[in-house]
Amino acid sequence: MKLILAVVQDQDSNRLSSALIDNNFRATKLASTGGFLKSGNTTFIIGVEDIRVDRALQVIKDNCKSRDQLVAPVSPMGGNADSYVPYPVEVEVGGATVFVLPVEQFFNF
Ligand code: 2BA
Repeated sequence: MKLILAVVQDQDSNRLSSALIDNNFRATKLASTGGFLKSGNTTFIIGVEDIRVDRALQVIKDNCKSRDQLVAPVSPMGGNADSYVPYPVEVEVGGATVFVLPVEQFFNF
């Protein structure tokens, strides 16, 4: 068994939830916050039998789009002004950031 951790954009999370259910995957959604943008995203925890991992990854891929997002400049306020960028910077976020971990044991008591 594997544990898939998928960090996705909030805009994709409902569509991905529905697609996982349609494909008979069980998942838990956690509200999360990106360390860099400090804005909300959604982390899915999906426990999957080894032979269904590729299908789960395909469902995630098919339902998560990458988007450009503007990062507002943060005032240096007493910090080092050398690295201060006075205009918004565009970064490309997601599709999905996915980790696949081995599961040692699984219980459903
Ligand atoms: P954030 O940390 O808010 O990052 C949002 C996007 O900002 C990233 O998109 C990337 O394009 C950019 N970015 C992140 N750190 C950067 C940096 N130090 N310099 C320049 N640009 C940077 P994604 O790579 O698609 O990541 C989307 C979200 O996935 C991240 O949100 C974070 O919540 C999660 N994530 C990404 N890589 C991760 C990792 N190695 N471990 C844990 N979570 C991760």
